[in-house]
Amino acid sequence: MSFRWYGANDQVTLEKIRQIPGMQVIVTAIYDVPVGQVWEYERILALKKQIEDAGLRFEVVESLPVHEDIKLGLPTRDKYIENYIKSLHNLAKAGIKVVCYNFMPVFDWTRTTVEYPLKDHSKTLAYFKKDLENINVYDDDVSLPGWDTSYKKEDLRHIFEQYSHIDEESLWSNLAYFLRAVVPEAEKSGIKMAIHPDDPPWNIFGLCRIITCEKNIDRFLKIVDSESNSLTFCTGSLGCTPDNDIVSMVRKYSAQKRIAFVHLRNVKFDNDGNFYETSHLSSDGSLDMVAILKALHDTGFDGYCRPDHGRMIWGETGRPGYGLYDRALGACYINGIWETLEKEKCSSH
Ligand code: DNO
Repeated sequence: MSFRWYGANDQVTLEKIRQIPGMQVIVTAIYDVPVGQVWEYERILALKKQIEDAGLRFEVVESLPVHEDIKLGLPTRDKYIENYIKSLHNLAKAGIKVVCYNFMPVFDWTRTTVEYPLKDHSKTLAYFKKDLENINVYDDDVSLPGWDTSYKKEDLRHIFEQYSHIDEESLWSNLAYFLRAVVPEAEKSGIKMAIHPDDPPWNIFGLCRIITCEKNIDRFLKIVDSESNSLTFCTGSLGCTPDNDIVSMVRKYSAQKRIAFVHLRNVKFDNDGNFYETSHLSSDGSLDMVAILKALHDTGFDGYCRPDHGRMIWGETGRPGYGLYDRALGACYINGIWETLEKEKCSSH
């Protein structure tokens, strides 16, 4: 069981995280190194020491971001891939086991509001199709939670221009180029690369997204057939559409030993491309958490998981999706289900 921590400036401190029952591992990153630069060993070690001093372990990185030039397939990509590999080696030397990353062009996870009020007056992240259609990405004031806010208006124009030449097949081929260079190095150093699915799993603002569904994930896993080319299986990202059968996908990829890391959260979707995030409880959302955990349990899953986004409850404010309370409740709920599954297994033997 792990928990995402945003570093020394996170109001959710390591001391608080440690008090969540069953919490063992911290998932974090070095946030002040520009994308594409090498993460130095000493910096990683200092972070590890800080986490260990708080009584937790540092074994999962989220994220080691992929430079846009790699996704775009520009000639400069080789230099960035070289740096990526150097970072991986440094991380492995410091004992990191899993590296989460994504291959979404320009924007990471996208929502249209971070303050959607639920009936119980908690606030949550939501995506409404018609609101997205009304967003002008070139507008200076637009900044959504998962986005790298360092893009200036002009940079964005330029990057959209560059992506106008990238269709799905070229994105696949740029991803394959990256994987073929990086995965063998990860494998040698004992790291599992774990791609995060696209969130939401469809194209946005005309930018292609490819890690979206079972067919595409099958294709992804075949590019390099190695456990070091694995998934961060994010139930909420893949599960925000009725098109993906989450339980059967979890069962399949976990049986294949291709899930290194699981993000567990629940969402409520409709059939028109809209969704909002709910508490982790199965009955609050569209996903069956017990069935998902059972699929992992039945297939001998022994990787890392973390409660993903939480709502803002009990008056908490802070980083959307990443407050303490609702994520802590999620961890307890997940632990409860897991304990039940373990005990059922023992009693049936
Ligand atoms: C959202 C996160 C993502 C994830 C990246 C991985 O809450 O799960 O931002 O960290 O996509 O690179």
